[in-house]
Amino acid sequence: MDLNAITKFSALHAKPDGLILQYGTAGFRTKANCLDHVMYRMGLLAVLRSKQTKSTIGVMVTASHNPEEDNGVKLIDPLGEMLAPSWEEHATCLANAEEQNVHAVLAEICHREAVNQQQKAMIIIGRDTRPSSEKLSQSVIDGVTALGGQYHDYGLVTTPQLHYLVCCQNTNGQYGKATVEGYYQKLSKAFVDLTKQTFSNGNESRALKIDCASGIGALKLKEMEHYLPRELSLHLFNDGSKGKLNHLCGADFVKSHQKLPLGIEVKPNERCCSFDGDADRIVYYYNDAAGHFHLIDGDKIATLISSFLKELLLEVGENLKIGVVQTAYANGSSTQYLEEIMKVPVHCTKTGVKHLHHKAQEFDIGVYFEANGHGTVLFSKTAETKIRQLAKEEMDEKKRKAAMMLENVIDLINQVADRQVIDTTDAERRAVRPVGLQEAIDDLVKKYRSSRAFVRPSGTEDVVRVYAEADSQENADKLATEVSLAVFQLAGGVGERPKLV
Ligand code: G16
Repeated sequence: MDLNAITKFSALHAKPDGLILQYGTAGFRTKANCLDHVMYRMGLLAVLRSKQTKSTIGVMVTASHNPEEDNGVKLIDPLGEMLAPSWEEHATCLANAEEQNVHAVLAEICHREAVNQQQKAMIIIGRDTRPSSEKLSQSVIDGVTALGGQYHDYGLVTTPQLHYLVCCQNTNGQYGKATVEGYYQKLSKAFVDLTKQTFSNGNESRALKIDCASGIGALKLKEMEHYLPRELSLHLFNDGSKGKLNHLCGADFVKSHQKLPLGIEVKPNERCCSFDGDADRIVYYYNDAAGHFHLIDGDKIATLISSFLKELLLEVGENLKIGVVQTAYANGSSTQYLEEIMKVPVHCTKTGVKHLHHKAQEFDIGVYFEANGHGTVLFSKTAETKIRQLAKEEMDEKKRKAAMMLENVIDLINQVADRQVIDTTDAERRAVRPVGLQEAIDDLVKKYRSSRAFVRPSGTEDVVRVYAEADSQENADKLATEVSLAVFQLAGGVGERPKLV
């Protein structure tokens, strides 16, 4: 380790005194002006992870759904997955080390993880469109350089694109070509083939209005449009030419406010969707003829995808095990429908793609979605091999078509994997601290029919999240406010006291 280089660069990226941050739900997230040292140190850490795994590691600079003033960083492991949990701990330690301890923390990580210092390191970097992202990704590069790693800066890319690029690099192109163009080619081909196989008469509506949250999704969709059929008429809104990132628009806004984003014009029954700031979430919606808003969130997407896959599997006659993974935010009726009507096993994990991804790997086909629109489908290696084999075999035409559709689904899906006073258990569905809070929530829930509620500290924003569902919108709103008040009283709330409606 070149201690001089580390010290020289460290001085340029000094840690503000007393600042403590944690590698949260999706990496580090906070105000952009507090993150310079974290970026530099994550550049250092990425080099160590790359040396240890003898693979390319990704670093994405983004704060996704958070406001424009925030930023964040997450590391991407060799197969395009989220960073391994033990390395999240190293990340937190390194980010919080005082200047004079940085060397010691690096040495400790090398020791504990048996990092071979002689090994070469390769890091690939991407960023979203936030004004702060370019400078912060330069700080990552400084960290990589200080430890003698090589890097390729892909500049502006979506989070799913960077996950794809990491996976391609580490499978020697087997997963796809390690370029942004390769991403468009692979996904658009699978999409075009699958839609040809699915739509029988060609008259189905192909128009889609897209709210790009004033983020990177707009730029990348404009590039990808050239690879998609012209009949698929895409109409982009909030494309970043004006308006602030995620402000009154984007997937998170639409999901949490259950209404149209600002800046989109919608006629009855027109299909619409929203991305978030780094384009790794999607929710669909439409207004009916009476002007009522209908949301197709992650819960519904998971249900539709599972039904579609189940039908295809029935057609090919393969007994592959499908499972669905959700979080506590999943609407109770979606879980009930999946389990009771579709007879698909459903599992609940903590919030965070990394937790759902891990659980989904236990199935031949694991469908996972968070209600907020993050998700994908994982095919086990065995399932993938079987499907690709069936698609090639001479057999019943209907069966082969179903196998080919499944094969296209595989290619289309990019499988790449102080609020702290509140402590939770049971996949974040019950609060164990502060004392009395869970009992208070239980009593409130009893007042309403078909109701459920829980609270948890966010891992991306400095807030406590409150979830409530009940038999009507009005009751769900009332329950949410009552639970918020309980949190305010029992967990030492700050700011404006929640008002009962
Ligand atoms: C991130 C995570 C998601 C999580 C969301 C909210 O999303 O990737 O898995 O659902 O944060 O997390 P929390 O409730 O802990 O703040 P994104 O789109 O911001 O990267």
